[in-house]
Amino acid sequence: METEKKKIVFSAIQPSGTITLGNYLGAVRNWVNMQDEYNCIYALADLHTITVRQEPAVMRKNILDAYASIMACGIDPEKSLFFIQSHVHTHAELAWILNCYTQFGELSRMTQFKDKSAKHADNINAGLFTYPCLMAADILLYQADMVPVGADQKQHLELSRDIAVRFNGLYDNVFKVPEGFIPKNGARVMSLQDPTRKMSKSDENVNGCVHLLDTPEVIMKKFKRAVTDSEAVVRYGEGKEGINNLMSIYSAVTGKTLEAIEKEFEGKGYGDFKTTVGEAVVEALRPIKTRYEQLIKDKAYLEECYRKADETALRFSQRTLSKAMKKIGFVL
Ligand code: AQP
Repeated sequence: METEKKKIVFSAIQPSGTITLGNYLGAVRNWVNMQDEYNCIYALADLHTITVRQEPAVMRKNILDAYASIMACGIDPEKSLFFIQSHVHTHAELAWILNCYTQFGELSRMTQFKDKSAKHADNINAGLFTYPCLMAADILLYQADMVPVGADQKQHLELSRDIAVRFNGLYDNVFKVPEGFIPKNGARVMSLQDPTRKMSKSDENVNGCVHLLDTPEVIMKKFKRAVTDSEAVVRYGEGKEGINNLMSIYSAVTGKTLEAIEKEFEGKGYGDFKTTVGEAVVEALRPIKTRYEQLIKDKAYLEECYRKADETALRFSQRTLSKAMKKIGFVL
């Protein structure tokens, strides 16, 4: 992998469940597209998942499944680093340091913290609150120029930038201040059952969320049950969140514009539209599912890929951590 000339891209995903169509269209698809032009560093952010209580056996399975699913989307270990966050100890170390350079007030304003604490009212732990510091550490350790994320992560990314600027102001230029990269298409895929909420891995309504590994039958069933409205006209507009979401998904998957989609479905009912969107998604996900099924059988190959990436990530990130620690005054 060339480390000098190309710009550095960093992004991560939590193995907190089966990867969704939202994760794919909002993030992973761009990760794949950026591999030739940039020096790409991607992580499976397993440390982040324990902000919500996990069942150990399920967590172990989710980590390997997510690793294989993301490789199946087209992450090439010859081109990109794709490592497991908890295997690279610098992340937890820099996160602690950044905790001490982040204000309580800043973290209190994070909408994801407010949403998740409402959802998990019985476990509002400190990790849930300081999650953005770990995310900032993930990014800043690799001197990333660019961070491809879905629109939901914009606020966390802004905070990472603020932390970097603050730290650099105190100690010279330790961290590169990264730019976000939010896709035009697919940046915010909404739940099929409640299109005012984003599609999430951990959605308790299984029909709201399309998983990359769902069978074609299940995907079709979910699209056929998708919530729409009573107007029965396929057009993008206010008060039509369900149809807007389906149009955005169809557009992201086929590359068609919203105007072209409105034309295509002129005079047709929602039933035809939902079936066409479902079929387009099935076709887009089919090769991913096939590749996943090959990869998940070959645990030795998966392990070889992540061990190699873990080592490189550690070497790379240690340089930034040591620099930050020296500047602060630690004796190394
Ligand atoms: N619905 C979405 N639409 C577009 N992009 C999305 N992303 C997540 N949901 C959508 C993007 O996927 C990347 C990885 O997300 P993550 O796993 O780190 O965290 P998340 O945003 O909390 O994802 P989930 O699916 O909602 O997980 P749970 O249910 O565990 O909280 C990010 O770039 C994100 O923007």
